[in-house]
Amino acid sequence: AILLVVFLIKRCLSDNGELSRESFPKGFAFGTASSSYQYEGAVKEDGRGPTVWDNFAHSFGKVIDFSNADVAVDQYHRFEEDVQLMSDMGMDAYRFSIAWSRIFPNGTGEVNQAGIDHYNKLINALLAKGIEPYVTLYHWDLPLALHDKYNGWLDRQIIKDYANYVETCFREFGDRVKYWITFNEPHTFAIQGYDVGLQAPGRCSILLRLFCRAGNSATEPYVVAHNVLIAHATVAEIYKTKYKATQHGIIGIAFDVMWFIPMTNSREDIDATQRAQDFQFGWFMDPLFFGDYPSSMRTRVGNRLPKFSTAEAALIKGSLDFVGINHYTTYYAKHNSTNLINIILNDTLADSGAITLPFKNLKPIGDKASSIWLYIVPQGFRSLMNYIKQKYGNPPVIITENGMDDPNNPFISTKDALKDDKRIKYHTDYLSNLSAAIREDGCDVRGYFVWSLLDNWEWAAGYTSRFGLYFVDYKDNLKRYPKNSVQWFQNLLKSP
Ligand code: PSG
Repeated sequence: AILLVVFLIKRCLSDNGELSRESFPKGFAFGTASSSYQYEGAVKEDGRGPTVWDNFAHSFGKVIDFSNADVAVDQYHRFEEDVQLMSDMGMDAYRFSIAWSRIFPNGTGEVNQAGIDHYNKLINALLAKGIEPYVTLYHWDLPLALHDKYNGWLDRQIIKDYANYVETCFREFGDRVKYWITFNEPHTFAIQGYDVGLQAPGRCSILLRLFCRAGNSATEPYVVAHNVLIAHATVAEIYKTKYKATQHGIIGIAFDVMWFIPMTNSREDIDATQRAQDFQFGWFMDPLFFGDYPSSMRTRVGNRLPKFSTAEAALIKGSLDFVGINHYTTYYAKHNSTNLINIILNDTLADSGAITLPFKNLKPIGDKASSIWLYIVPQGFRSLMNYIKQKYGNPPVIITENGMDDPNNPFISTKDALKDDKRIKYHTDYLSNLSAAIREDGCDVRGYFVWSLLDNWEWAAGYTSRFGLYFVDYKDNLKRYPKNSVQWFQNLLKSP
């Protein structure tokens, strides 16, 4: 009997819920994801210029635990150790971002060679361990100089400066980097930075302008998104015409995409669900696949929605090799029948005429992670993959982020913090749905990146949230410890 119990416990520990590499197509890439500002620290080293996020994090009251990312998890100095951690897990790939202000401290002008040197070292360390670099070119850390000079993404000048920075990256790193992601989550930074003001640069006009010093929530998010789309297409064109033939890489862009379910079966709620998806994902995908914004946006936003010239529309349409999807959660959507939101917000949410919520009749849509917005709904993942397949003609998709966080609980021991069974269940259930979407539904998904390799600095939530497969001990020199999920991934990824 004792032997049987031991056997069952061992099985449980190594059980990957039937999942293995065989559950995914040949060549499917598994990796972890990160971003420069959340990981690197060393914000004043080797000539790095300040960014809008340094400014924002150091403004009083913007980050809930009053922290900043001056040190973060110090990956700038510890990248070799961190690459070893990825290798220990059997990961195939690492998604990280380049900090624009390390390459151009003022956003433009002279290249900072120390910045180039740093990313060369990181890329070479990855390749030496057989780990494929997937490089995000912009993960929100805009050089402050460009914000001060012309309001950053609000001005078309940024397209030229962004293209100059990105082309420098193609030239310096493109002999070894084969996967490029032009932007991380333009929807998030347009909304959080320019509609509700909860992230850098903290602009908004909602709630009687009580919370932001400047901004216009009814226009600026649309202008930002417009400039991002043209900037994306501009560098995709540069890559295609000048680099692709010799470097043989591919280029995509990563979107934050929730799945939405109608709150009721009413026509109104079903239509609202589609509008919620249009204002989140279609906003970017429709221009990229069809050459213009969704008609629901044209109708509802009217002349506040910028227009593409014929040449711009042609440049944008088809300007990507893959779609990056950051997926975490699913919400209900319902028609907004009140006028209150429109009056007090007068923003993109009001424009959409849809309200999205993680509750129905006070009952949550799923189990909650630590972040207030993150509810666990694994089937939504499969539905989303099928939506992309049907609506956009089954383009190649890479899951550039998926994961969940635990709270940073100062009262539990490190040993207990490593027991992340909830995370193991999250990945088991989300990966099972992804595998079904690929094998049973025929969705073309090429890779999967866990957010995140390590616990790290979670923007306005500071250090209160732990998304890592590895625990970081903030009280003891940022030491890394594997959570149980590390062993789970090791087991999943070991060669069959
Ligand atoms: C993504 C999706 C949602 C909220 C926040 C993000 N959502 O569905 O409500 S941000 C995204 C980001 C990365 C973050 C990570 C976890 O790219 O930097 O650390 O997800 O919030």
